[in-house]
Amino acid sequence: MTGRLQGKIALISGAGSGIGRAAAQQFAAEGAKVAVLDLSADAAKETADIVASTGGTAIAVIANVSVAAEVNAAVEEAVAQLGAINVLYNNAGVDSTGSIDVAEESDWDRCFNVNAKGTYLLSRAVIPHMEATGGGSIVNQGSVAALVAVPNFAAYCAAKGAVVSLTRSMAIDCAPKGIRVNAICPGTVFTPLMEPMLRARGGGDLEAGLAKTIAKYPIGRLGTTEDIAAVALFLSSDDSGFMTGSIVTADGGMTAQ
Ligand code: 1HS
Repeated sequence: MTGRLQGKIALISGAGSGIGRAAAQQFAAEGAKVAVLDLSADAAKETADIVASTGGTAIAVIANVSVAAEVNAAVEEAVAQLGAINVLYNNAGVDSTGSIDVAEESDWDRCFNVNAKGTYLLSRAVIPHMEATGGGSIVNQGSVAALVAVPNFAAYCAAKGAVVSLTRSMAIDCAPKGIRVNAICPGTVFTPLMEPMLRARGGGDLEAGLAKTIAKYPIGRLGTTEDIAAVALFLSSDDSGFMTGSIVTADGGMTAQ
């Protein structure tokens, strides 16, 4: 199926790598013009170039999603260059280190500032543009860590739990505006973001950490960036037209156990 996002203007945060980059590619392949937002200018431009190399339209915009002024400027830049945004994928996120009794305050603050506050700031900036053009779709990146306990990952679990609750709140508040809001709760995808957690889980041995983690997934593998991007595409498209406030696990059966 093609053209599921034909004519749409999409902004994807954290799109300089990983799931966000895969989503930029899939959204563009389905007809969207994509604003690739990332903290790294080089990474954002690399994603935009990859999209362009396959005939898609993408621009790079730079912001730290936890800084309101940067978020507002990036959204206005995207709107000026591409038009009113009607698809938003709040993908940007960071991990955390440790259980509650050893977590550093700075790590806790960073995790909440990016994962939860970043979702708030970007959504707040985009919603007026969606409302002005009749509505849109917002996809928030949750996690299985919002739904089940993950050892030594306290701030991340709490922040992603906040994203899941925020999604339901946004869905109710935005429904009259014609804006749907849903969340994906991915299982582990082997991206640079996850390497520290996986290595720590293996006592410093990444392969051991990967083996321990894969054992938690009935499907027998970790997710891929493409697996999660495909769910974001579905939730961004009219194919999910009756879904808002939904919390969608994409976790290889991990939370079904
Ligand atoms: C990173 C993603 O949101 C999943 S959190 C870690 C889940 S697991 O590795 O303990 O299965």
